[in-house]
Amino acid sequence: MKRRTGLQSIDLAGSGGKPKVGMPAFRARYSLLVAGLLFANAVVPVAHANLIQNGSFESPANGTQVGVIPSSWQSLGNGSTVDIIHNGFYGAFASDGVQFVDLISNSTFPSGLKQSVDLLGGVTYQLAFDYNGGRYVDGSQTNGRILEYSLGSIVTGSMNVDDLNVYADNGPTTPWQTRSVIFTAPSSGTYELIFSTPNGLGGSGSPYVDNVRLDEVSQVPEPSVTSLLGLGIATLGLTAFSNRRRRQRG
Ligand SMILES: [Ca+2]
Repeated sequence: MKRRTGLQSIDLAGSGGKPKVGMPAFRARYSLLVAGLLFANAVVPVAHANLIQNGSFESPANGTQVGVIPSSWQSLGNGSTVDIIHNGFYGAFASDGVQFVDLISNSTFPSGLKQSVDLLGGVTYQLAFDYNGGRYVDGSQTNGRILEYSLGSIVTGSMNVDDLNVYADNGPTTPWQTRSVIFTAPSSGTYELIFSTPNGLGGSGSPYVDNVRLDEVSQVPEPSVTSLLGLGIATLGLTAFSNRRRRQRG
């Protein structure tokens, strides 16, 4: 007699395939495997839309622009400005699109940009951006050129960019580097994302930033661990149930 359980409706053999009769425990175990895989898919982290406006500095799209503030960004309020660099300027190349930002334009420091973002307390986010540096026209390296970044007091960091070069005309270029930080907002509110540099020479450029992203990510247990653990427990339980039913029939 063919017995049915709630899990037997899953057709593991594909279209046209029929579950093998007489192997209920085998069938049920593999049904649980499919259920476990479905569960794993359901808890994969989901990235949401980028919370940063004009994070790729593609606007305004007027080619290389000196002494500007890109759309949706704000000045630091101390008179400093930045440059937008377009692909091809001294052989430069953007990380994303055709433009990136040079955090130094005039000689007012710190020099950089900021943008306000609204975060929800307890929610986990990923901040990521690409950065590079630049050599002088004679091919020599900068000395002590620092990129600083912060998001309120939640995220702070800095890096030296002297070894990097985005200008093909000035010497060997380096790939854009990526910095990524995952954090949980302590409370709901508006936070300022700031990219700045504490010193340098106006007009000589660097550090450079492109492709700024701030995405909400779901904070979930590791699927490969939880689903496999759950599968193991479920399989053990179902095997015991199957054996018990077999003994009762016998
Ligand atoms: Ca860009």
